Amino acid sequence: MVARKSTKKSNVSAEDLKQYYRDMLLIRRFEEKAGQLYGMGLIGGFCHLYIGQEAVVVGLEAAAEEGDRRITTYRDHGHMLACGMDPNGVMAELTGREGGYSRGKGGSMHMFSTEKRFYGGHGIVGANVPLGAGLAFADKYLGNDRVTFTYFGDGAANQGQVYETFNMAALWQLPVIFVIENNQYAMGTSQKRSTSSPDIYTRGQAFGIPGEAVDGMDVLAVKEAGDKAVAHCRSGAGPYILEIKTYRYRGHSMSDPAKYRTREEVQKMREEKDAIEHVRDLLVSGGHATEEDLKAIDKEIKDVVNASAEFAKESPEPALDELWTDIIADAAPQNA
Ligand SMILES: Cc1ncc(C[n+]2csc(CCOP(=O)(O)OP(=O)(O)O)c2C)c(N)n1
Ligand SMILES: [Mg+2]
Repeated sequence: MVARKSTKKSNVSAEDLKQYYRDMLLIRRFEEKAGQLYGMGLIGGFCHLYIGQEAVVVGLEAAAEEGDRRITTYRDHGHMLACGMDPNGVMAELTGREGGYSRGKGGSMHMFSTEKRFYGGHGIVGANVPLGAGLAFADKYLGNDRVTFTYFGDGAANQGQVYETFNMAALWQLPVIFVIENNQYAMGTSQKRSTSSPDIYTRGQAFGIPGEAVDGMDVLAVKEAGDKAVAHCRSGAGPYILEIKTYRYRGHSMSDPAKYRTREEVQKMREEKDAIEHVRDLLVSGGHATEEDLKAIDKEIKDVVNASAEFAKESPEPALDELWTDIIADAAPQNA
């Protein structure tokens, strides 16, 4: 892990720091609740939790501006919440209900919000990477200065289409940030077993794409790296790679035999590197928040998450004739 950076070095205010705490906690509690609903049989099918990785998306969303776009993989609930999508709509999609973002027909991996410029949610490993470059191409073509955050995993980084995309993104100087969420595992395969050179951030060198490694358990380090990458892309200098070193605490998905790592390894990360605890410490030790303030935030988040679970349970299942809708688009989106 890269050494932690203190708040003093960054130009983040106490209010910002509190907001990061709130945003990360919302993801964590939401995911814990989703895990519970899954256990109760209210959520079925694939469900990949993001617990442990919260600082990645919260730090990068803090570096994003209105109109920027994001696209990610199947481990996507945190990305939706961090870009401002409604927890009720996300949870109801998880339970397959009408009130969900895809009206209950997409589930965990297939939600979209053009309003929040969130383009999924993709189940095929690596396949969202060229799509992300396509979104960035649209902005370049439209002549604006928007940036696209394209998230993928360490396992996906070994896919051939990623390098075809790097080539085109560099050739056309596309405003895309390739965010590699390196949580050290691709299902049950450790990075050590699958990857010839550990420094994935250097993989753009052959195409002239700059990259850097970032401590993904430190939201301030992520925000700082995000600001730099965004400035690079907005200036018209082309793509940028951020390899963000993180860790998932839960299994790959809801069914995971967990034989590929020890309990001690997970426990050590949770105890020594947890991103939410880190910000909590900074807030308290810096005198920015009291234990009481933090308790109030915890309650606020718990209420939002509980309300989303209630909404997701009460929302009806989609009507049968919904089977015949949303199959083929009626018209191509204009400037979406
Ligand atoms: C093309 C393709 N191959 C295999 C799979 C099965 N699969 C789903 S997730 C996954 C691991 C990907 O790991 P990584 O990119 O590190 O992302 P993480 O799950 O760690 O977030 C695999 C092999 C798939 N969905 N698509
Ligand atoms: Mg991984």
